[in-house]
Amino acid sequence: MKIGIVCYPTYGGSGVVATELGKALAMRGHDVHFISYKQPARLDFFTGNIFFHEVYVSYYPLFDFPPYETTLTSRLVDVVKHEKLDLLHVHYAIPHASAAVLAKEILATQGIHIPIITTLHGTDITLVGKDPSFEPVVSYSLNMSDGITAVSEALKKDTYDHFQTKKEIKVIPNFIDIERFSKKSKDHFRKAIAAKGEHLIVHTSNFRKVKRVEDVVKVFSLIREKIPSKLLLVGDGPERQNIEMLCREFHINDSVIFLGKQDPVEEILSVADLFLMPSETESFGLSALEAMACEVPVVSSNAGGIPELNIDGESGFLCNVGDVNAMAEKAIYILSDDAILKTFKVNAKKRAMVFHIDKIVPQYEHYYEEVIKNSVAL
Ligand code: GMT
Repeated sequence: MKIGIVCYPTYGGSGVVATELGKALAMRGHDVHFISYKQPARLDFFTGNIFFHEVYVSYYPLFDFPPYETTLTSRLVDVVKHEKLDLLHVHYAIPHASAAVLAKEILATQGIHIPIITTLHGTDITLVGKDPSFEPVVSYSLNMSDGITAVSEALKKDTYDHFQTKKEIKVIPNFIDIERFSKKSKDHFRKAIAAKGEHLIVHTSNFRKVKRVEDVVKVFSLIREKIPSKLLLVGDGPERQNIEMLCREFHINDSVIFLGKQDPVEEILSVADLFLMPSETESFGLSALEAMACEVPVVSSNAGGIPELNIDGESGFLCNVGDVNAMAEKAIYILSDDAILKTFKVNAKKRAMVFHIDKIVPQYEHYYEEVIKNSVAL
């Protein structure tokens, strides 16, 4: 199959899922064409059947806002036509779905039929998408897509609750390359940051409000009162400065290490004992899955699709959004006894195996075949 993948090229979850999916599809023999404004971060190797088409928005003094969507649409028309693609798979509705729909309509006038699948990742529905300034375009693009997938049952429900669409949505969860996340522990790294044998607690995110990183700090400060521990914060974003200030306010900066954006996140996770994800909303929680694949239990909020991943009392615990006392209590329970910690670690890994890349990627392949077979030319 010749598949076009449209995604954000950055470290965000949707870009990571799209890139890892494209790489896996290429490994399975498909030709994969990535179309984005920059080479996706995780597209870090060369192989004969992966192609990258850059979307370059030319500058013109009249443009206060460069018309990315128009340029993307033109690029899609060009790539579909000349590479003879069988399918366009767009990740994150805004603006990828509407650009694909317009490209499909333009190509139809030239007698070319291209089926489109839109994968919803989360904030494109739960935060940004339902904003009235986007909603009509998102609804239209969903209705004009030949197939829609969502990364959890919760996101599927949110989509039906907030958008005018009756189209069937197929749930295909996030997945994980278990081999990559099964690397041996970097013990020298652990010794360097936790010289006195402290427990290591990790949070990774893009430091946006929705991640509630302030709750991570509050939970950690309660844990630290009972258990010698250090907090590793991976990632960066708009909330970083506020979080640094909060750590100073709580007098815990000597126990909190800001690692910034890190690509080999598995090396950090491999030394961790616990992962915190107190998000306000989270359609799936890919970073928690990455932690679990490294045998790290998760204490999280019970928002959105997280309960479909993290099993309460088994791979970690689920608490209400903002309930930092409950989160700290659960974390202390897991960390206070080596045998309990070991059980949670084993369970976390076992749960992660459910989302093994080899189980999930074929679900996309089957869905592609079904959509191509059933899609009707405009
Ligand atoms: O908001 C983010 O965390 C980034 C966002 C994205 O689309 O890049 O992540 C979303 O998609 C991920 C991959 O499907 C999911 O695992 C994340 O849960 C989801 N984030 C939210 O819903 C907040």
